[in-house]
Amino acid sequence: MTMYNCGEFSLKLDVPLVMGIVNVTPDSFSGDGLRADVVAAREQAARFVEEGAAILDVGGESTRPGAAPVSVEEEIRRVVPVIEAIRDLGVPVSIDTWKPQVMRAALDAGASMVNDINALEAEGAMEILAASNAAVCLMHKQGTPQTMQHAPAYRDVVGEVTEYLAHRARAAQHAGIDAQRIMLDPGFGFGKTLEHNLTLLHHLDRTVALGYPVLAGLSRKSMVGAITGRAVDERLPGSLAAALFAVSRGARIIRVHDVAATVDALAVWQAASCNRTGHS
Ligand code: HH2
Repeated sequence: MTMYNCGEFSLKLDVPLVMGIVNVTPDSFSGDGLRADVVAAREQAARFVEEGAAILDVGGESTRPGAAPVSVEEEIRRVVPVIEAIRDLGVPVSIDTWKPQVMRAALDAGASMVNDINALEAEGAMEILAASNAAVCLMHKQGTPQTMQHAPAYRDVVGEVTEYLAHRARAAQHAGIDAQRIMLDPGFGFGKTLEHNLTLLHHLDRTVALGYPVLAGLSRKSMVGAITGRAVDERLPGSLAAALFAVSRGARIIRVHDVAATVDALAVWQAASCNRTGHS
């Protein structure tokens, strides 16, 4: 059975798990940002854990296309008090950042995972992770959040994304990060057209075949909006369908804004997949 080690925690990945998003931002695309309100963040995080979230992912900088960058100081000011307020909820806390200084502050505050849209490419990031016992999610993106949706282009999107993730995972292991602390993510919506996203989702098994647990972040994303024609606050049914498709292709962690609904959907999918009745 695959285990995923995040600091003191060891997560069993025999069933797909849910990562609940705690955005302490004023400008997240999904409209769920909590503006660094520690009490509201704690309430939301506690509710997510009650609803079945296995990981809490705290973010202090929006990465939506065109988002304004946030300084290191401001990002730390947003996320550290929230991590301190939720670290005792019994599940690993992940910090969603690409900045080494924020990673360091978050790990010191009690985070046990780093979710990096930049796959530890920033100078010093790899060393911080290697010197810790925290887990990491290495994500693919093309370009930066400011420019990534201008004209994303690939010769072979699945091949390029898979090759990049394999390369970053090898670099991480070479730096001393154990394979059981590494998770990969093709980065839906990060420098990808609708067609790129759908091709990656359809072939997610290629990322899974690299041998590391795979995270899929599809919740409320514009690809769901493009397919359904729904506004961001009406994308739950589409997001659930995308989550179920991702787990059917081997994803093990689903990053979402709507924890309870996703946990239920995955429970039904899992029960049917196991066919506990024994009938074929
Ligand atoms: N998506 C977002 C942010 N971080 N991390 C990973 N590993 N995978 C993703 O798909 C991913 C991510 C964007 O979603 P959200 O955090 O809700 O929005 P914003 O960046 O606007 O706060």
